[in-house]
Amino acid sequence: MIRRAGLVAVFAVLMATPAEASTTTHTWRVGPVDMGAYATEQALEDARAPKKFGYLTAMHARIVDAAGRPVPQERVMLHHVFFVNHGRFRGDRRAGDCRNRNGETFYGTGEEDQAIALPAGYGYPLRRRDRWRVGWMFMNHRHVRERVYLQYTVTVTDEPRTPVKPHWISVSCDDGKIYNVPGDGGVHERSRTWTVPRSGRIVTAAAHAHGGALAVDVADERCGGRPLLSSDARYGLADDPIYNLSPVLHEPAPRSMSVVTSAAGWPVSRGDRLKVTSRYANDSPHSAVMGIMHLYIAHGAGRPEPCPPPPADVQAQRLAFLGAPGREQPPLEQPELSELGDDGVARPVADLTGPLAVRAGDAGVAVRNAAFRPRRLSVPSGAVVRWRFGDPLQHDVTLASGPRAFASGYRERGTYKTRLTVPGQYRIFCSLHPVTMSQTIEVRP
Ligand SMILES: [Cu+2]
Repeated sequence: MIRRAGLVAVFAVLMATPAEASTTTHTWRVGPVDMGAYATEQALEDARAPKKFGYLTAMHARIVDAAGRPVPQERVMLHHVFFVNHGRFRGDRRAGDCRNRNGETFYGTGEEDQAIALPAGYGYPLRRRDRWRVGWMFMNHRHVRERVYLQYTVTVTDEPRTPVKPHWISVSCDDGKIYNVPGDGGVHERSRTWTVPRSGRIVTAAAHAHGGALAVDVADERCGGRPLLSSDARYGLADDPIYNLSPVLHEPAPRSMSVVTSAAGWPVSRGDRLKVTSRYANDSPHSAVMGIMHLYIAHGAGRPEPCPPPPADVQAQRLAFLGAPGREQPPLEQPELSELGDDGVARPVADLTGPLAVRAGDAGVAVRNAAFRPRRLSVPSGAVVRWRFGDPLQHDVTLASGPRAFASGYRERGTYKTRLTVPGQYRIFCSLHPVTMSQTIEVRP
């Protein structure tokens, strides 16, 4: 009898909603990843997906230990993570940042630690047979070995939602989407104009940027370049442990980049030109930076008028972070060259030791056996220095500190060259092997 009464109640619920609606938050892990002393590790691998029809409404990823406790950045730093949906078959999900490709990046973050929570009523559509891949890069800041995991949480609902499509827009389409902020004063801006492929409304935006970033914003070229939205950087306070590491192997990125949302949305029409600009403090050089805007667009009607007013329900969100609300200006934290002691501990050094190779003009450097040769080089101002890569593992050439920024991007083969026109002492390292691969170049006036 009770069962029968229950059936009536269930039937009433079924009438009210098309199916038994459910919302589930999954917590999954990638790993373990064993991090050697001062090691950088990266991978692009398959990742567990919800395997059901529905909508993703929220997502977050972070580094944790075996017990599930968050690992602080001063131990192991999440340099970046991104999740790509390859869909049910090749070509099912296609997206393009600098060029179109198979797979659709739908969530990403890094040191700026962002969680995406789409506004109520929206969701990223999922299919049961979607295949996910995850790309990640971690860096161990210390001589202590660490065993860590990437833990990600995904909230999925099978309630009806207005679907959103994620678009990743990098201001740089160069190798690895990196570029350099030279360090010649003021605020450095780099922009790329992106053409909206399909009408709708932007409902969520967030940016990925590196150390020195101030903001990544979007302006509306159709309406005189007026600003639409901005993801703003916040840095920790002076006592933040991330600014008290020795040696500094990596310029600390913002503790937070804001995630902006609006349920009403910013209407955009197909063919509109949006100018994405990445802004960095330019008082000191920042090598190999990024400026990537993540836009989530709900497709539908475009602009109701040429220049509609901004939505009234805009919210800027941040996860809690150490030192919150933090500061807007980046601290001056330049990477240092270091040398490994017999005890396995790296200590900062102002200069390298060994013979100095003095050249009268252009110079070549071999990147082989995980070393730069010559290690100490002197060239006249205006000389072109060319690095030749030839190792079975990836390296890069990155300015740690010096008069002007430059960086090669990761590579195993090929060459990278730059003309050094500003005299001074250039401290250079491989950002993947910062304590073992360093070089100095003196540029004579
Ligand atoms: Cu290297």
